[in-house]
Order: sequence, then C-alpha cells, then structure tokens
Amino acid sequence: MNIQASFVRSAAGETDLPSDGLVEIAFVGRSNVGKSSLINALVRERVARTSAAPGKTRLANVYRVRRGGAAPFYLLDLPGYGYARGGDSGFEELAGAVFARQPAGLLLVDARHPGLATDRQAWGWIQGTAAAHALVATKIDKLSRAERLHAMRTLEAVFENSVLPVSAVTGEGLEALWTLIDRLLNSSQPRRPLHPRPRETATRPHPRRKS
Ligand SMILES: Nc1nc2c(ncn2[C@@H]2O[C@H](COP(=O)(O)OP(=O)(O)OP(=O)(O)O)[C@@H](O)[C@H]2O)c(=O)[nH]1
Ligand SMILES: [Mg+2]
Repeated sequence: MNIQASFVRSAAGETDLPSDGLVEIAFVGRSNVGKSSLINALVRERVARTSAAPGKTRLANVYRVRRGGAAPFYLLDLPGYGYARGGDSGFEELAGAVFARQPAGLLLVDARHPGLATDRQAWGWIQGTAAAHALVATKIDKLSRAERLHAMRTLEAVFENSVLPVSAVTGEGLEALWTLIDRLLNSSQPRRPLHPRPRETATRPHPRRKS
C-alpha cells in the first residue's frame, strides 16, 4: 500500500499545532522507547530523527500521513518523558496542549521494562483524556521467547489492556499496528477547524475562458 508521510513542523506549544481539523494520533512514551523509530518503520521512510541518546527532543514533531486511499491524518511525536532536566514540566505543558485537542493516543512501552510507574501514570492520563487509546510494546525483537511470554503477560496484567508487540527492526506487528491506528482514528471525532479558511472557491467567480 502506498504511504505518504511528510514532516510538518516542530511544535513548542498550542499555537504551533495544525489548525486544519484533520484527525490526529499522538505517540507517547519514555525517552528512548522507540517512538521515532516506530514512526519511520510505519511509513517506511526516515521522516523522524532517531537517537541512541535519550531526551534529545523537547518539541512535538508533527507529521502528515496518508495511507492508501484513506483520509490523511496528523501523527504527533511527543517528546519522551523521564529524562528532562529539572523535572518534566515542559513535557506536561506540551502534552496538555496536544491532548486538549482530543487526539487518539498510543502509549509505547519498552517490552523489556513492563509496568514502570511513569508508564502507568501516562496510561492513566491517556485513558482519561484521549478520544481513543491503545498500547504497544516496543523492541520486542530484543526478547527471547520465554522473556517475551513473561513480559507480555506482565504488561497486560499491569495495564489491564491488550498490548500489541512491535519491532521497528524486524517489522513485526506493523501491519497489525496500522489496523489499530485506523481503528483509533475512526473512533476519535474529526476535529473541527480552529481557523476555517474563507471559502474561496464558493465566492470566486468562475474563470472565463477567452475565446
Ligand atoms: N532493537 C531495537 N532497537 C530499537 C527499536 N526501536 C528503536 N530502537 C533503538 O532505540 C533507540 C531509541 O530510539 P528512538 O526511536 O530514537 O526513541 P524515541 O522514543 O524517539 O526517543 P526520544 O526522541 O529521545 O524520546 C535507538 O538507538 C533505536 O535504534 C526496535 O524495535 N528494536
Ligand atoms: Mg524521538
């Protein structure tokens, strides 16, 4: 299936976020959990910057994505929590601005560290604010079969929700994640434009052809 993805902008706050009313999904997770890598794997292109050093991005990166004949949507890559110097107040403010828009929310947790307190807090918060929400376990390729069984069981027990195992490296779970994203986007309300454009086409006279 044809996928088009482009970087729109980095947003420091509410005023930088798009205002044309497309549906949105926010990717949330600790720094280094693999948000940017998963975005690149999903769209099969390196649109998002990844880094082995956590906590580099303090802005939300906005991508416009279109898959096949489906309606385009915005994918918001939030800065990772857990590594900010002097607390996470910057993250909270930005996340608050993003979630006030009632996007769909996808929480990414590292399959190797199931049930961290910060992840559980984030899940509680997403459940309370996002229009629709789901969970994925990242870097599943790093676990042996036995580790994986244990991790998935622990995750589903802790979050009381199904968790989709994914890997940006092997591509495992990506098709299932697209299906999940479609479902989340469909069950979140289309946003009304904040600043509707004047309806140029309706008021402009039809161009006349010269004969
Ligand atoms: N083995 C493996 N490594 C991964 C996977 N996804 C990401 N990584 C690695 O994990 C590190 C962090 O990945 P990023 O995608 O930059 O993580 P992030 O969540 O965007 O991090 P911040 O932007 O700092 O919040 C990089 O070194 C990636 O190569 C995966 O599925 N498998
Ligand atoms: Mg990132």
